[in-house]
Amino acid sequence: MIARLFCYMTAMAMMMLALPARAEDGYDLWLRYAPADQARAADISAHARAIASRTNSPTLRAASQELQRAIMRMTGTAPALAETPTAGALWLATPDTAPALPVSLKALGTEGYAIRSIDQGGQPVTLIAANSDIGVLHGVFHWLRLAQTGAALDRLDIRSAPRIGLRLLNHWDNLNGTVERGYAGMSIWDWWRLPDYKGPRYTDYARANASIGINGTVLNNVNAKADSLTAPYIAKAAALADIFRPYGIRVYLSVKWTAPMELDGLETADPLDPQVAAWWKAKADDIYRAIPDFGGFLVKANSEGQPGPQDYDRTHADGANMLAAAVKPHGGIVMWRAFVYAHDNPDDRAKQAFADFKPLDGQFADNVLVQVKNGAIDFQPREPFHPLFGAMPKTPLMMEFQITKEYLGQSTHLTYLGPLFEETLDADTYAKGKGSTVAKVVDGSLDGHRLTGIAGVANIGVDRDWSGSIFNQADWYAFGRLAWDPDLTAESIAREWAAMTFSPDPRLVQPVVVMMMGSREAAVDYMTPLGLAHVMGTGHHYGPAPWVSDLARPEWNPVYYHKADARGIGFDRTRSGSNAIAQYAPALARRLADPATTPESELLWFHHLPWDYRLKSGETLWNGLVHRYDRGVAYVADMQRTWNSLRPLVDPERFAQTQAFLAIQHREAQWWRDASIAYFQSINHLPLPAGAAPPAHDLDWYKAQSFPYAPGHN
Ligand code: GCV
Repeated sequence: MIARLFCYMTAMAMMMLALPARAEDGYDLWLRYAPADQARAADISAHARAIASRTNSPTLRAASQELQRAIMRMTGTAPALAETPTAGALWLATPDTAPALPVSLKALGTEGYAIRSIDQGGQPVTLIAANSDIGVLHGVFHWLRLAQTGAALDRLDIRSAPRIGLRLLNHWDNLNGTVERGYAGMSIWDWWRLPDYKGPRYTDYARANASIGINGTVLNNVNAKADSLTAPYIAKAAALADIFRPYGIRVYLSVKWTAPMELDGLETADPLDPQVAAWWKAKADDIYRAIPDFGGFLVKANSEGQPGPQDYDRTHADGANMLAAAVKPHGGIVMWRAFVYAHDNPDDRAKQAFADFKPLDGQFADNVLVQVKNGAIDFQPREPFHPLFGAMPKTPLMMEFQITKEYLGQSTHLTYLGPLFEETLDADTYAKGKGSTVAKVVDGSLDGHRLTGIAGVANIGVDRDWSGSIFNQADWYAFGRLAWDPDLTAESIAREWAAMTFSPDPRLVQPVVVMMMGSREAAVDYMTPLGLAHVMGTGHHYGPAPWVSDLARPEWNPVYYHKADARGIGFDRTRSGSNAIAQYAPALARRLADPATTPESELLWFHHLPWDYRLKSGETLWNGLVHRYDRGVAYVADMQRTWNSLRPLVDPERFAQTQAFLAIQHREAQWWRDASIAYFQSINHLPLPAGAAPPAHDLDWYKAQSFPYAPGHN
């Protein structure tokens, strides 16, 4: 009996060693600092026996606390705290605390850092040095990334500085706690109880963002309420700013154009009216009194019903410059969105932002950035890059990506966005010849801009796992890493994310990275293959609805985008159609003019082609479409198989969540495929290619599906 009990206890102990000690709900994100195996723990300890730091500024205190927490969790041993570097110490230093640093800090700016293994008076030391405390904090997170991913910790000689100046999250969070296009629960901003109650989550939010280099956050929805500019709400924003400041994160606010009228009864919001300008100046002064390092304003104007300067026959530049003048004395900036299209403009929606903004190039004040979505329509699974990139050389253009997956499966689909971000940043605008990539426009190097920025619409909510699923965390992570360095690859980012989020065990990292890397293409395949776009359900954008044709504005209807008829499918954006291709640089436009030289992945975005058009594979367009739908569904089934094989290597909570979500994704991918095929077949009456299964239901069944309570829709 005793022997059996002993065996049982030994087996339990072995199991507990093999599994993570705590329940995993995803709250810790990629900052889990899971216990390392014995050899690795010894290695980490040897390089982190002590933390040496001379100052106790809030930022260096945060850096030191992060190291203590991490090293303790990974190794079980707390590092000593010292003022001067001793053997095996991590030495956190700036020129203020250590004037004769044995490393050059040139070109690292205020946020970059150097990490170097040095010999300090005969002692091995790891120096993490920067021009500022914030730079040191970023360096600390880099070192922790190395420690967590199993990288070598000796002979380090790393220098890193961000390529893009403003690296921001945009929260589409409403003052009532809902989140537009949010799929991770309510807003993490508890506006009601701020500024008195400041829960611990705000600090964890700042830690997570600082760990990937994000340095700003726009707290409220671009569909803004004027109330966010009232004194009580400024005080609430100030409370958050105080928490974020040590982490190098500034707060920004979205503003409603008519705020002067709504809040103080002005008769107009005309940007050239002196009273309006004075109102904004006074408002900016109020904000800066409460938040001395306030970042500035984000504006959605004359777009989707939002008011703006065009209501007063003024231009976007008139509006942006008036606001820019208000924040300029305080060092603030204005981010003016180029996401505009008008209900009374019959031209191709994809052309309208360019038509409005290109003529304004050179007219914006020097503290204005024009914020441009990655594509000309709206965050589709795939869009060609926005033609404004490369077309406004005199204006800093800020990239806007969507991290929340409004059109890519929302919370449950595993569709890693790293490849989407990478594809856009790497796209060649040809604005100044070959190699004029979107990344070079955004980082300012193509046109010599010093003011540069990139924004990601956040996928964060109060769900314990922050992002609605464990794998959605990777999109937040990838955004930050690419914002810091747009030359990183989506694959290397997936690799480090998987190692930190699950485990550095290659038996896990390798298959997880493979799953992630193909997952966005799979979503394109089962939703919008070959350049199709915007065929999602009305309003909530959940699920397929390519048949919708009865909405008030033409460009709200999926039929507007695919233009399928008995003869063919696709949007003709060549000279015989809307001629949107003329908005691209001539070298690129020439290629896009011909279907044969247009990338097949964008074929139907630019061309209306007959159903029997021959693809490069030799199959007809119709057969190729059907095969892509099938390929997308099959990829999800493959991910399910891979994930199931990883059960022994993943904790039960996160394994079960991902397994359940993959099952949802598979069901919905099949639904997308079947509904799309049923609809397009009702138009072209063509047989399915050999071997392709007919849709599970008839078209009416798919049309009858209704989702009045789908999340995220305001
Ligand atoms: C914040 C799309 C989304 C809207 C969003 C808008 C925008 O239209 O569906 O929810 O509004 O883009 O980016 O302003």
